Amino acid sequence: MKKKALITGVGGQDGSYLCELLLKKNYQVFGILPRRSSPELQTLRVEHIKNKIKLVYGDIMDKSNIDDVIKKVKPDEIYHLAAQSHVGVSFMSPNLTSQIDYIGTLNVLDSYKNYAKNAKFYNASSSEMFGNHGETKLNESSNMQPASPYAIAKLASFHLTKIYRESYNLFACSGILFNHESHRRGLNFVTAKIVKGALDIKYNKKNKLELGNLESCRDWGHAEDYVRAMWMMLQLKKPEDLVIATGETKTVRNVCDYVFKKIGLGSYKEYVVTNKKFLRPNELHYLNGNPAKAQKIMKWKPIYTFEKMLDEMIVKIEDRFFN
Ligand code: G4F
Repeated sequence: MKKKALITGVGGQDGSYLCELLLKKNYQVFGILPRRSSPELQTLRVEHIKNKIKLVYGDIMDKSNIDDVIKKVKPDEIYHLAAQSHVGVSFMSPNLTSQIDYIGTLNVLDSYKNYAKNAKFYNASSSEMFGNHGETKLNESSNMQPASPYAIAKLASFHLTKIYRESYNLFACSGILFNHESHRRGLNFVTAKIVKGALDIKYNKKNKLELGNLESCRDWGHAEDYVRAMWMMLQLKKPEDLVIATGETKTVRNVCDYVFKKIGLGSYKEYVVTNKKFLRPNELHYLNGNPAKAQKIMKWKPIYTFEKMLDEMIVKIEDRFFN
């Protein structure tokens, strides 16, 4: 019999790659979609596989609804990816972010405990939870000192997942994922914004690209590699919270430099201007992860390099918007 996987946040970047992976592995895939006014927008990233997965209407903010979905689907694996995932937005909407990212997780965890306790549960945690540590490589033992409303809500969810695991003997774990990108990334995240912005300039739609802090360092990987790690975590014999990262870090400036040159525009300095609007009230200056534990216990390794990831984003974003 096919294994059943239930994904919250199926319409997001990670949800779409995870669906593809699970279909290849012959799972029956169920995705939860909020019942909002434009379902076609929410399903854009899974449009190409819409007929192979089952989309169920639901909302992680509505506990009784999540109870019903979990009782009906009886999943073997639950991937909880739904979130307000933009750090900058979390400063503007801290309450909403806390509700979705913490209470939403509580709702899903609690339904899981009550109605599917033999399933395995993956919680999407984030390297944002670490906060500022200077130029250190971060691993599972590093201190968590969140610096944004997003990070504190994610940290609360991380601890809650651990509390449920230990209190109710559940297979529940959190992936502490560093930044992961692709052509399916929302255009309000910096890598996709830079690629689309540079292409707008190439095609004479715009002549400048406005960004915030160019000096922040991020450990950037490809979403396809990272969803593979999520699945691998649920195949382990016992639940582990693991750091998923490439181990390399680059500045936002490095991304600009690579993308503008690759597109044939020469120096990004001719086009990129900073606008205070895109600065955050509190910034994480340096994120670099050490994925040694994931490499050791699951033999996980990223396939994409930073350059290969950006090359693919350029080709596919150009294809989507300009061809
Ligand atoms: O692309 P970003 O918005 O990603 P950020 O804030 O690092 O968060 C992402 O990664 C986390 C994992 O570490 C996830 F948990 C989270 O959900 C999300 O996926 O910004 C990256 C960097 C920041 O330092 C930001 O200040 O780019 C800087 N930046 C500079 N100009 C900008 C811009 N970020 C955005 N979004 N837009 C700008 O114009």
